[in-house]
Amino acid sequence: MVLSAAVALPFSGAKALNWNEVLDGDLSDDGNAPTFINFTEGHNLIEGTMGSLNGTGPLDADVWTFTIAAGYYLTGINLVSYSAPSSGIDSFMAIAEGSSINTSDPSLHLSNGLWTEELDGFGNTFTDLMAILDAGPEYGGIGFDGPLGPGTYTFWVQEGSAQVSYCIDFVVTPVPEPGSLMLLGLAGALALRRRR
Ligand SMILES: [Ca+2]
Ligand SMILES: [Ca+2]
Repeated sequence: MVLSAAVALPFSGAKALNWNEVLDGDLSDDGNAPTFINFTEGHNLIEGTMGSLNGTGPLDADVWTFTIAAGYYLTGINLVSYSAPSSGIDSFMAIAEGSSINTSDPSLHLSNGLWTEELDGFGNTFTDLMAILDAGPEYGGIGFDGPLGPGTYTFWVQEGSAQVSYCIDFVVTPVPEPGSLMLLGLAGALALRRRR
């Protein structure tokens, strides 16, 4: 059930999970000491559970940090699986620059907001978390526009009442080199000329 999420991803070339709490352990609860996850070009998948079991016991926050290398952008943050005991549950997320996140002062966040499960046209879980963060912050914060450039970021997910499982895909895309864009433009111009 947990591992099947990777198989059900709505794109080809699905790769192994970058972090799977079942195998790799619970992601850090501490905004000052997040779990470091290595991100590479393409899809970076994090799968875990958060919140509280049956509404009792300590709340499980999950906090991780990652680096976008020079020459790359973080172009997408997509929810690709989500299971809550009942519908209509909203979970919380926040992103901050640097290798920690302040879990008591949202004004220091790059952005934050609530999210829940939405479906794509084929019945698969798909919520565009990047768009929600881009439109935010909902609880005060710095705000940002468009893809996130090279640097270190920290991501925090939290569910207040129920225990939910999630899988989030972070999409890392190389920045096209100016030279290759020029070549593409030149090839396009030549193709146009030939067609005339
Ligand atoms: Ca967890
Ligand atoms: Ca945790």
